[in-house]
Amino acid sequence: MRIDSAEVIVTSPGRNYVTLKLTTDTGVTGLGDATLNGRELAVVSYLRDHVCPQLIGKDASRITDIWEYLYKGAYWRRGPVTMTAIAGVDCALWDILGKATGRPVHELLGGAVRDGVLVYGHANGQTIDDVLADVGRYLEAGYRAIRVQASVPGLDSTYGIHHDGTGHTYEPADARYPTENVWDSAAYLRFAPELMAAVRAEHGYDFHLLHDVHHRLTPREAARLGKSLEPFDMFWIEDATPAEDQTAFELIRAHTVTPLAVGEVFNSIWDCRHLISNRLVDYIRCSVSHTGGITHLRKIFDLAALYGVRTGSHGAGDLSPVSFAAALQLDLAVPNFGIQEYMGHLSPAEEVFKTAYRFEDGYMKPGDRPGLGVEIDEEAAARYAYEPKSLPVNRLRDGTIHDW
Ligand code: CS2
Ligand code: MG
Repeated sequence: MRIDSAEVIVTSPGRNYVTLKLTTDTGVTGLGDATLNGRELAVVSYLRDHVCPQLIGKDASRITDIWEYLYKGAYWRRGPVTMTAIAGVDCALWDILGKATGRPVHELLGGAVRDGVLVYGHANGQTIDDVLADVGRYLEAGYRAIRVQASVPGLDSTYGIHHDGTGHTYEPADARYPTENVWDSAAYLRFAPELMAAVRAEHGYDFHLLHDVHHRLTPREAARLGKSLEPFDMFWIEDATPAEDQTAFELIRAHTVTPLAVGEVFNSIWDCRHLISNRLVDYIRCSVSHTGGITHLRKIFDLAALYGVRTGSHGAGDLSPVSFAAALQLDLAVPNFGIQEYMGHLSPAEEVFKTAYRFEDGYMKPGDRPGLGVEIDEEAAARYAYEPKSLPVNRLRDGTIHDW
């Protein structure tokens, strides 16, 4: 079973998605998500100009060998562009192996160790009342875990607070020049406990409550936040502080028992190793698409298992349904799974990507289609042309660029 063609499909059904499609000489096709939000075309070039030509003629069932070939063979290792491109190839190869053997990928990974994948949805709003209503909608829909974000009073706009009326929330998809948000950590630190207190007072404690800080605090501020949220029994606080400064987590850890999650911007096991082996985080949030695919993410998860760290993969709307399907296959098969983010996709994406997974009673079931369980409608994909889009930039009140 040799790789006969490798095509990169760029489509923008609501968000920009980059999909690698591999086809074998036996006619089996495989899909992998290679979307690097806001920097999509860098990965398109990496794949089209450098990787795709080298794949032709290779034995598609030698997944690990191809992974090593692309990682070690390029000389330049790691980095989001490289690891997203490799992820696209890796997931497409697992998809092919599944389809060629007639098995869903989780069976090839050792089989399901649970019946469904616990997912969390995104509730948010401009005011606490809006948030309370949104949390109510998620509970009504059967969610057992909900991430809660709200606009910080006194700030004009807060990243991640956006409702398009579809029931799903999306980060702003701006034009070429990013919008600029203004941030104030002191205002946020005063507000966050008030928000979580209101959520627990209204909806009780019988569901998991999560919150994302988007890397905005100093270690001391993050410690204070964790401490102030302890009464509200958080499932986690995510990305409390910029993740490249890893010893910062020692300070946070020393002051709070609120669980910590990190890793959506990581791209290899080397980014995770210190935090995991020193037990500085509770959940590792790497995604299949930005961390070298199923093959590499499995290694990260196995390392995490040694230290009692659980998984909590990134699953924002800027990762395509192909990525989400691949995440579910792995989530189902790893013993130390914790939770999976599920932001959902806008309806045009459902025209382009035909998925088999379904939400049931708080859990996601990947279905038993062979491979990853996703097909792409290329005619539909062609109707949604690529448009450059950027994530917002974050500034302090005095104009200083800030972390996010
Ligand atoms: C967020 C994302 O889902 C999350 O946890 O951090 O919305 C993130 O901001 C985007 O994926 C950035 O591309
Ligand atoms: Mg996040």
